[in-house]
Amino acid sequence: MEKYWNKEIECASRAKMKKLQDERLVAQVKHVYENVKYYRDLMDKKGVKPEDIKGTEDLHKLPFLSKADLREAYPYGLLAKPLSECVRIHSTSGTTGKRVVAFYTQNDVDMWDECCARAITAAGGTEDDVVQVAYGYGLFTGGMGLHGGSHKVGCLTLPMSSGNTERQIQFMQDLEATILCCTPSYAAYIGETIHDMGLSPDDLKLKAGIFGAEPWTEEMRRSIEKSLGIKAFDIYGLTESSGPGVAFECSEQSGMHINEDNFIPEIIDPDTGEVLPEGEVGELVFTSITKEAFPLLRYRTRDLCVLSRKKCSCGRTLIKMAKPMGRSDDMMIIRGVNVFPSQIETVLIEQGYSPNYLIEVDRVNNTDTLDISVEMNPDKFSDKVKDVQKEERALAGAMKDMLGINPKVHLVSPKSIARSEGKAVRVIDRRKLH
Ligand code: ADP
Ligand code: K
Ligand code: ZN
Repeated sequence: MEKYWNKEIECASRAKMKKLQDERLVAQVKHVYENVKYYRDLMDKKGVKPEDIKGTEDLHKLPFLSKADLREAYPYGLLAKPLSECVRIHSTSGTTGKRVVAFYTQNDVDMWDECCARAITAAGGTEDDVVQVAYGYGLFTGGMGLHGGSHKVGCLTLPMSSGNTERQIQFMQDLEATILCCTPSYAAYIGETIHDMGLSPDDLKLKAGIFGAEPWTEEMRRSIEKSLGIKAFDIYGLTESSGPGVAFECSEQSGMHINEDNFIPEIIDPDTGEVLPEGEVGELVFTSITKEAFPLLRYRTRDLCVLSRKKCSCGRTLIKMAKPMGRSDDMMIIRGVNVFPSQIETVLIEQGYSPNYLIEVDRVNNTDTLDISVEMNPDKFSDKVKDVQKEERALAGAMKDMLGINPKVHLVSPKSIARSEGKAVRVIDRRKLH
């Protein structure tokens, strides 16, 4: 039986949700216009007044905000409440450049905890569960976000933070953790370490994992589910709109429900800024309608994604977003062809390799080069040059079928590529350094 944390909201009729969003949006635009000079200037420039926004159908009239705006307004330029009413600061991981900071009032933290409580409940969590939070604690939102949600649900919470993997597994065993929260790359690493320690999933009580903060493929999901003996749920979020829990996966495991009572999503054409109809792939944009301290309107996430209102078997009516296929700035253009790291990951796992890889892009003699280092499978390990070359050729062939261009594949010895305890770094693009 599907359990909900807040059934009234999670299963609300479309009409009821729309009404709630309309009311909240109108109030939020007014709050921002009155308190955030930076955004008021953008609205004035576009000739939009708060009175012009009467409901979600008017959303498109508002100006966008981008990461560049956040950097320009750093640190207080988008703050909408006096600091005396703020109780917390978090910061992005800085994956793609200078960090940005976000502020929270107590109500903002409560809303965030509520979103994460919905995610934990959707993954089967109750007060009887032991939740091991192995996302990093600190400025990064992963740790504190799931921690707050776990408390709210009443789970016994283990604030492990990331790292110290063997101790992590020891606690998991001794304290019988049932739900693991961390990045998918760290979950894969934990699974690998469990195997290396001579343990199997049967030695653990784990039943579910809530993994996010970075892109991961369906193939990676299956591999983690197998190595940990669990059901793995996706969770999405970004610091700019609070943190993890903006969207969460349910038992159907096909896309994440967006907490649209707090975040209104849109999909836009990243080049023209035009709103695209449901079902089309584009850049995800969020408008926070309940956040007090850092209420971003029409924030461009740069995540490429697709939305769907198709009926979900879990009974939730919240709109769903597909797994983001990466950020618009993750996409590499190599010899004129668009390449995503996720495509490479898919091929690797399909071909029986571990999800440990490094992509290196460069330009030599005016031609783009693509080198992919992959760890040899320990079971098929060979030190015969001929065997290795044969395998490299086979893998390069499979890559070519997927990508449309020929990469150079390098098989390296098992365990030689650095493991990630947080967000994995998979791409080094040296063209940017020239
Ligand atoms: P940074 O932008 O520095 O990485 P954040 O820690 O706030 O800072 O990361 C938010 C970003 O992480 C999102 O915009 C998205 O690109 C990525 N992300 C978060 N959750 C997921 C997920 N479940 N799947 C894919 N990408 C995700
Ligand atoms: K409890
Ligand atoms: Zn669902």
